[in-house]
Amino acid sequence: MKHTDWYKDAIIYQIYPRSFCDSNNDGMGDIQGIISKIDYLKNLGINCIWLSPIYDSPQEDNGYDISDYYSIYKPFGTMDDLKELINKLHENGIRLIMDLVVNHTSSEHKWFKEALKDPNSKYRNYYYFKKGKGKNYNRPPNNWTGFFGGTTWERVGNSPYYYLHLFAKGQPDLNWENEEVRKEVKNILKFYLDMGVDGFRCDVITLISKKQDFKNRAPTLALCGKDAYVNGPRLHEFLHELYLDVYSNYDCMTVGETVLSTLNEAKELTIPSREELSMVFNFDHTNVDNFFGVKWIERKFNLKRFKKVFSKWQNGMYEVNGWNSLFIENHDQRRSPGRFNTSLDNEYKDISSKMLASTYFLMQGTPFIYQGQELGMTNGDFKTIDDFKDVETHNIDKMRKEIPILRPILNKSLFRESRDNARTPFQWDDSEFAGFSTITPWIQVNKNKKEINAKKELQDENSLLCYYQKLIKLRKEYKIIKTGKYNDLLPNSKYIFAYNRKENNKELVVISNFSKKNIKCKLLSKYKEYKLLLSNYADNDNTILKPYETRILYREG
Ligand code: TEU
Repeated sequence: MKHTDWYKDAIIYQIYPRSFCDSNNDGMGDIQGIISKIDYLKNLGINCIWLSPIYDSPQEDNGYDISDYYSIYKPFGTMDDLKELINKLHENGIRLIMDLVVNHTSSEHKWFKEALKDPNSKYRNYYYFKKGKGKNYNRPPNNWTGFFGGTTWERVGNSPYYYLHLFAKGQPDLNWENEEVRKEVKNILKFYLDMGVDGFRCDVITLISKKQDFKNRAPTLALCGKDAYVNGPRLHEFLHELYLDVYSNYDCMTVGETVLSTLNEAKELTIPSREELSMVFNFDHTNVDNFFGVKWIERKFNLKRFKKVFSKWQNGMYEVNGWNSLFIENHDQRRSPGRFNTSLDNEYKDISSKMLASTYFLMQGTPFIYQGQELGMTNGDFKTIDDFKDVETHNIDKMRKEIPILRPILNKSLFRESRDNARTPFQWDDSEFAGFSTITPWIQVNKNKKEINAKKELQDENSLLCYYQKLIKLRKEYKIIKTGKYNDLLPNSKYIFAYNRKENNKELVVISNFSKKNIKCKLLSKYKEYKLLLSNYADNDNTILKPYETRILYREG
C-alpha cells in the first residue's frame, strides 16, 4: 500500500465521545450517537474525525487510562459499533483517526495487575518499578513531579517499590526500553489499521523514552525531571521503528501530541525523510496567555507574541518541508470564546469567534475543530468544586488546599482553566439537556444552550457554524491554502493580525482586527482590488477595520 500524504487535505473534527451524543439515554455519549450525527458532520464539510479514547477503561482520566486496548468501554458501545462507524464514515468520505494512548496504561490493565501480583512476572518489566529511598523506603525513588501535580511515584503497598506515573496514579508509565512493550504497541496499531482506521493521534508521545538514570533533578516550579522524561534519548528511534514496522505498510497518518517540544524538536519528528510522524500539535500559541507553559499562571494576552509564534512555526516548517497542525481548542483547553482577545459580549461574541477562526484556519497545515467550537460553545457554568469531574482539576484543588503559597494563584485560575470547561455536553438544541440526552448527563449542560446550539445555527446563514462551513469550502477550493508560503504582513501591529499566503502569481490575504476598536489599516487600500472571499461584516470600509473585523482576500495574475 502506498503511504500518501492525504492528511494535507484533511479537515479534522475532534470528538470527545462522552460529551457528543447519547443514543441510549444513559447520560453519556456513545458510538451510536456519533453514527446518528454523520449527516451533521458531512454537512459541516469535515473529512476526518479524531476520536478521543473509546477503549475499555476505569475512566479515572476519561479513557486516557486504558485497561484493554482490544475492547470498547461498554457505555460507549461494542467493537461492532466501531466497525459500523468506520464503514459509515468511509461511505460518506470521512476518515477516522483513533487516540493512541501508549505512554501509560490504566493500573487496571492486566499487564499492570500481573506486575503487581507477581514481581517475577515478565509484566514487571513492562513498567517502571524502582526502590524507594530512606531506611524504610518511605521516600520516592526521586524528586520528579508530574502533569497533574505532585510526585510521579506511587508506592506498592508496604513494599520497597514504587511505580512511575507521569499522570494520575491510575496511569502507570510503560517501559518502552522493553522490546516486548514495543511489540504490544505494534500489534495494537495493526489491529486497528487492519480494521480500517486511518491513523492515530498519539497521546503525549514525546514522553515515551525516559533517561534511565532516574536521578533527582534540580527543583522546579512544575514538572521537575522533565529533562529526563520529555524528548528522551530513544524517542526518535522508537518512532522510526513504529513507522518502519507498521505505518509504512498502511496509508495512514499520525499526529503526535508533543507537550513541551520546541520547533527544532518538532522538525526532527516530522521531516518526511526521517519517517517518524506526519505532524505534531505544538502548544506555543496556547501558552501565550500563561507563564512558563503553566496554564494556572495567567499572563495577559499579547497579539504580537501570538503572531510571532505563528510566524516561527509556519516558516520553520515550510523551510524543511514539514507540516503543521492548526488548532485553537481541544478537550484539555478551555473554550476559545473570551480567549485570545475575543469577546464574550453578546454583540461581538460570534463576530470575534469568526475572526479568530479565519485567522488560524487558513494557515499552512491541517486544521482541527474541536466539537462545539463551531457553535461558539463557552466554558461551563461550574459553581463549586463538586461540579467538576476531571481528575486533574481535583488534584490541583487538593494542592490548592495543601500548599498555602499556591492558593492565591490557583484560586484565580482553577475554575477558568479546568479541562471540564471543554467537556460539557454538545449543544444540539435548546431542550433541557441540549438534545444530548434525555436524562441528566454525566456533566452539567451549559445554561446558554438556548442561545448557542446547532439547530439554531443551522437555520441562520450568518451563524458561526455556517461561517466554519464557508471556511472549509475555501480550503477545499483554493489550493494556495495548502501550499502557499506564509508571511506576516504586520508583525509590529498591536491590534491587527494580517498575513498572506503566496505562490507564483497567486496571493491570499487574511486581515483580522483583534480588538474592539475601529482601527485604521493602511493595508486595506493596497488590497482594494482583490476579491473579497469572506468577511464577518456585510459592508467593508476601504480604510477602517471594524471591531473584530476579518477579511479574506484573493488575487490571481
Ligand atoms: O494530555 C497531555 C498533557 O500534557 C495534558 O495533560 C496537559 O498537560 C494537561 O491537560 C494540562 O491541563 C494528554 C491528553 O490529551 C489528556 O487528556 C490526558 O489527560 C493526558 O494526555 C494523559 O493521557
